[in-house]
Amino acid sequence: MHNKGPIPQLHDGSGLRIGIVHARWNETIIEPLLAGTKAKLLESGVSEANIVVQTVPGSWELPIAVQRLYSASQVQSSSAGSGSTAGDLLGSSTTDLTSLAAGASTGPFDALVAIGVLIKGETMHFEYISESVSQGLMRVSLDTGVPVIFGVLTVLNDDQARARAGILDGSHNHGEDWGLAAVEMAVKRKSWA
Ligand code: DLZ
Repeated sequence: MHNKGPIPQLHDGSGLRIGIVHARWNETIIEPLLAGTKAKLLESGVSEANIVVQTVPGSWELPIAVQRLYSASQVQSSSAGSGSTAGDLLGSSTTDLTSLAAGASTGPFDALVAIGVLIKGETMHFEYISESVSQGLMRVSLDTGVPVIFGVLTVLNDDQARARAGILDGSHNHGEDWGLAAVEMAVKRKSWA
C-alpha cells in the first residue's frame, strides 16, 4: 500500500527528454535512488537514449549543474546542424555533456531531476547546504520554467537515508517517485504552455 506519497499517476513519457544530475557523495544511497528514478522513466515510455545522466561532486554543485545542463540543451537544439555543440558551451574537453545518443530527441530537456543525499554531521554544514540547494534548485526551475524534481534527501542519519532508498526491508525507493514526478510534470507543463 502506498499511504504517504502521492497516488502515482502514469503519464506517457515517450518522446520526452529528461536530464538527471546526481551528486557522488553517499554513493551507496545514490545508486539505488538513481536506479529507481531511471526505472520509472523507462516504465513510463521515456527511451534510454533520451535520458542524460551527469554527475557532480556533492549536492552543493547540483543547482549550477542543472542550470547549465538545461541551457546547453537549449543551445544545442537551436544550433542543431550549425556545428557548435553544448559541449563547446560548457567547455567540456571530453564529451558533449548533453550528447545525443542514437535515436535521441533533439529538443531541450522537458524535465530535470537533481539527486543528492545530505546526511547531518556534527557541524552546521548540513543546514547551509540543504537550504542553499533547495533554494537554488527552485530558482533554476522558476527561472527556466522547466520542472526540476527535488531528489535530494536531507536526513539525520544513514538509516533514514537507507529507508528512503528502498534498501531497508519493506522500504520504499523515493527515486521511483522522482521518475514519475519528472514525467508527470513534463507532460503537464506542455499542456500549460
Ligand atoms: C562537504 C560535504 C559534506 C560534509 N556532506 C555532504 C553530504 O552529506 N552530501 C553531499 O552531497 N555533499 C556533501 N558535502 C560536499 C558538498 O556538497 C560540496 O560538494 C563541497 O562542499 C564542495 O563544494
